[in-house]
Amino acid sequence: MKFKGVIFDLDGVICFTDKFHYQAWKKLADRLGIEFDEKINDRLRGVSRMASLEIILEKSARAYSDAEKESFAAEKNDAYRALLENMGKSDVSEEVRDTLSELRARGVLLAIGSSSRNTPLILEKTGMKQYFDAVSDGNNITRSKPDPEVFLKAAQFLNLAPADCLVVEDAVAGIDAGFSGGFRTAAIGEATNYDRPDYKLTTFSDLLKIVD
Ligand code: B16
Ligand code: MG
Repeated sequence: MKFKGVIFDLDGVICFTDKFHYQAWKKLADRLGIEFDEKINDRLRGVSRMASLEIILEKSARAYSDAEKESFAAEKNDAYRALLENMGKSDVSEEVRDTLSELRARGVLLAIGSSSRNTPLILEKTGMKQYFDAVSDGNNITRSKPDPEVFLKAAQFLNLAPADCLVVEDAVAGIDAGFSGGFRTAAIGEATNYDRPDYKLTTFSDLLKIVD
């Protein structure tokens, strides 16, 4: 078996919450009078909440204190969590569920490796917790992607070496994180335009050809 474990990024791989991130950041940016569009939002993929805020504030005419930044991040998160409340099982495709079930049936261990501190809420809302043997997320790391910490923790939770695991990512920062942690990587979505991943997925179920 080429891989004993597969570690999945959450947003942009298992489900799509980028539209909610966008709406919540947009609300904050509009209130502060800061320019923010979909192009800037693309730069926030896989990036932590505070690092995302710093990117948004690049367009701000004035500087803010750390306390103000903390309160902006909390304001955005409240708006984001309110949007997540509307998520349900239909926010994860049948293709994703079937592929995960098949990988489990083949004896492959599965984990989440997400920067998001809202991972537990998203997994609960979408009913996806049961598919994963371990969850490593923004709540158990101190360094965000492209640092490999979130994936190294996931491999540790699975009791597997990085060399035995495949990391599946939609963000360039996530592919870099996988690479520097000693994992092989598979890109989906945006990250397929990057030259570093070992594999590129046209569709999620392509994983079944890689992890055999
Ligand atoms: P939160 P991933 C990432 O999730 C998102 O892609 C990124 O846009 C977000 O800023 C980050 O989580 C932190 O999220 O504010 O919920 O802690 O792609 O690593 O699953
Ligand atoms: Mg992602």
